[in-house]
Amino acid sequence: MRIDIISVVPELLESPLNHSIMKRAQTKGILEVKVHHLRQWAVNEYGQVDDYQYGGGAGMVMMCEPLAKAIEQLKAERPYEQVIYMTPDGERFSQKIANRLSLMGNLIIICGHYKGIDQRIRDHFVTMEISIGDYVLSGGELAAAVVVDAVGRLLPGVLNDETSALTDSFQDNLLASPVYTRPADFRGWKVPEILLSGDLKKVDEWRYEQAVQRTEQKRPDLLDS
Ligand code: 6GU
Repeated sequence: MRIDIISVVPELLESPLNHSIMKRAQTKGILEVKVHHLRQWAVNEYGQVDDYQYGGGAGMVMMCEPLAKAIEQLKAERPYEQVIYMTPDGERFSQKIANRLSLMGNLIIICGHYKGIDQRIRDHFVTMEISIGDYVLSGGELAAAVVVDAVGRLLPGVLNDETSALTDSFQDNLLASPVYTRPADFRGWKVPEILLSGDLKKVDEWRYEQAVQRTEQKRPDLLDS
């Protein structure tokens, strides 16, 4: 899978995408992420990519031309399934959307800044708008990193058995069950006996019950859907 990200602060994407599992995914050649600085398509020698908004009001708007040129240049190189715009007024990101995106070959992600991007780019180039939750970030980069991480770890071969995506919270509408490691007794706080029993069937049943219980307590809304 190839993901091209267009940003005015590419530095914000460096660290999250180049460590741990995302680094492994790229080293293995399963995921390719390229971050493009929007300034290379600026409208003048000052590197301008934003301007005042028509109608007045505080806050700059990201201009049409740099974004249109960036998207068109990328599209000339390979076909893209989606042009995604990261914005707080987009569709709420979820495991379901991550699963769907993980099946695609090439994606473009546009990170918004300031007041956002000119509506005409949304109307004529963007095919999908994603928000990562009901709060406002100062830019789309951290949100884009969230999406790339959630999608990247689902690609076949990225995770090993130990970190399999199959037992994740949300993958089956249940939160994950509690986990424990050595020692079996820490300050008198004991690991549930059943986990030490060696009876794998019993362990599975216990984990499932715990997951259901946890979900009922913390996220009953997940059980309704
Ligand atoms: Cl995608 N962008 C920004 N700027 N803020 C957000 C967001 C995205 N999702 C939630 N808040």
